[in-house]
Amino acid sequence: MTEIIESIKKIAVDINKAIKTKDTGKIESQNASGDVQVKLDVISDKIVEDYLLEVSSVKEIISEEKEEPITKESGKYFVAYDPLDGSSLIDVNLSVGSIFGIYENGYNGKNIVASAYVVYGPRLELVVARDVVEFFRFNEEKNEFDFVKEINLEKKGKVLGPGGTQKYWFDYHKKMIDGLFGEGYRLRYSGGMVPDLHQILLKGGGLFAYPATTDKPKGKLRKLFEVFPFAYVFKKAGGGAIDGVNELLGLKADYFHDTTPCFFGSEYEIKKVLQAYKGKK
Ligand code: AHM
Ligand code: MG
Repeated sequence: MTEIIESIKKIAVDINKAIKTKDTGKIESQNASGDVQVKLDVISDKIVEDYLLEVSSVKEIISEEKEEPITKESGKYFVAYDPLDGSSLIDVNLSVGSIFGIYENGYNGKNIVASAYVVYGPRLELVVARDVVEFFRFNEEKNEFDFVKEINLEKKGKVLGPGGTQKYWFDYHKKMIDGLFGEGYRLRYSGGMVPDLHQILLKGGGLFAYPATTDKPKGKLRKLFEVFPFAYVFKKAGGGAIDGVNELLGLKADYFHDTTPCFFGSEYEIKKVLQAYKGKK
């Protein structure tokens, strides 16, 4: 496992460099979920692939940018990753990220044993969730990641990131979001899952929602590459991660690019979601 985390640190530095120096344009292809790819998605995917396949404990890798996994002869960990989450934000110079889920015996929610994400923002940061959630920041002078602190959520936060097109929200979802704004929650939504969730984790709590909508009944965010890894982070940080009713980490993935509605937050806000969604799903 340490080997994988060390490899993720190198990946973070290389992708950070690529973001700063390579062409930010789009290419004429789509990934398995039908999203338009930018050149940096493909470059980042290759950087991750090259590093992870060198790690002896890695058995298999699958990425948001790949149709099928790459499997090795030996190793025990299955790594699912989104090499460049929020890549449509690159050309407007907002923060983006990489997300890694580390699984044993296949890719279901209950099989995840660690996760990590990288934030490419004004600073390069890394969060690793194993028994606890550790926050690191890259130190340019030392050329290494410094440990900053452990992340633990408060019982209740102040910020709210409500995803999905509002026109397509269900009434009970809108009512819940309006209720939280009515309680004084402040809107924080950049359209990048990594910085939006990183903000909630570092500000001590809040709620990020990417619900089922009438146009996307299974939500948008992908279980293996985005949802399970962040669910693991939030659970280890003392928060909650549900699909409205069920624990996200109790879910199975029916196929590699399967999606689910998802809610990540601190205890208070997750209770609010459960109340609003009771009997609705
Ligand atoms: P991507 O992996 O193709 O970049 O898409 C994932 C992103 C998440 O970062 C973000 O939370 C979500 O899509 C934003 O979706 P929307 O534009 O519908 O708000
Ligand atoms: Mg993504």
